[in-house]
Amino acid sequence: MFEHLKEQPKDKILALMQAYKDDPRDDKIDLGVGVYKNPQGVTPIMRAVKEAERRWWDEETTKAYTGLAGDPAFSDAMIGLVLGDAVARDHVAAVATPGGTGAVRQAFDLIHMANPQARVFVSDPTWPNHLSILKHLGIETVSYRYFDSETGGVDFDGMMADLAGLRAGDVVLLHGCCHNPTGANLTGPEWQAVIALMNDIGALPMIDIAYQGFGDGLEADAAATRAVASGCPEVLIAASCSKNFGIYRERTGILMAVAQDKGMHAVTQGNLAYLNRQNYSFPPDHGARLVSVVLHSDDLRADWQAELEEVRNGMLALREQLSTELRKLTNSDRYGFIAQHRGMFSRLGLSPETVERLRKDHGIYMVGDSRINIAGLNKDTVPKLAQAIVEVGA
Ligand code: PLP
Ligand code: TYF
Repeated sequence: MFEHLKEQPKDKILALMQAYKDDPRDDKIDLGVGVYKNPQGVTPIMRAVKEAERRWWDEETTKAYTGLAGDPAFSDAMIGLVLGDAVARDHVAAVATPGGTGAVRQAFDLIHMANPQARVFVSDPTWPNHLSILKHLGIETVSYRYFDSETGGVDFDGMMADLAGLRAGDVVLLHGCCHNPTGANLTGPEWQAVIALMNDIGALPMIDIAYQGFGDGLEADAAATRAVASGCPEVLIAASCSKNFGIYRERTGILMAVAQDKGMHAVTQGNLAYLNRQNYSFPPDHGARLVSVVLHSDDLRADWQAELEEVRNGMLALREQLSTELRKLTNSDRYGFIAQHRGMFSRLGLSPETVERLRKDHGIYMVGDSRINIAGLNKDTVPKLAQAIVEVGA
């Protein structure tokens, strides 16, 4: 049987991670995979998470199964964190999932189950795993214009023109904040225009929110998701705890299905639990439990928020520094967009050849589409990156 298997394309981001590890140069710089690193290059365990782990170690009395939907206290806490009071709790169906990826996968599965004709509209570009999971499930995808490489911002007119091609029942995948891989995001009024268009046509929004708290703050980063949840009849939301709690390998995420029609809630909840059962029965609990302990205790929550703010402000300062440095060296505002972008990433708009030269000649590793992870920099490496960009003639 195995002889029928074909070789699968490699995950380019993970391959880059390996290439970086294998590079013997001491002064190499890793701007690849989207993992937060502090100025010392370490991905720390957040203080509140460590303390939650201690507390939970004392409290935990069993490792018996949770429910198919995971621990309800986790869902309640996450619904509160993402949606605030934008929708009533009994309008939200939710299941814990293995990471945000698990939530994305379950959401696509649900879409396909509910409406096999549904096409999913994705931004050009989007997170590559969106495309590979959609392809794996045999779901038709349509890409909509998103990034304007001239300005480094969103090509909003192009986006709206492409979304006008939606049909009733199609799905629009949107990044709730901190767009991956570009760093360019919609403004509030632009979100309102997208909501109105989707409602006019009868398309369903799906939001992937993997970086809440990394952009403009926990509340500001959730504003678009909340506007969609309260402004559209139905919405699917895939949220990840990997980045904002720093618990990547614990595999912690949640899928929410919000419906203005409360009558649908029980059936939707049943379908989400059904999907968990088909794929892996029970979702992992440990990471979800840590999130729940942090969010349900005042002291840990306050400390987590404070540390997340330090992380966020650190990345913003690096954006400012890089943008300023490049302004000095190029004598132009060409890279001003880096300071406007939000989240971990910025797409610099360099050619694949330039990206390759930066890696070969300077030991600077960024994804082939010229996406950089801002958190891979520190005060001392920012000038080196800026200098290298100018040297390779970008
Ligand atoms: N969605 C986007 C846009 C991402 O960048 C990521 C990656 O980190 C995820 C979802 C899922 O992350 P995870 O499965 O590690 O929680
Ligand atoms: O885009 C990134 O770098 C993150 C981390 O298969 C990631 O989202 C990268 C590749 C992958 C899963 C997660």
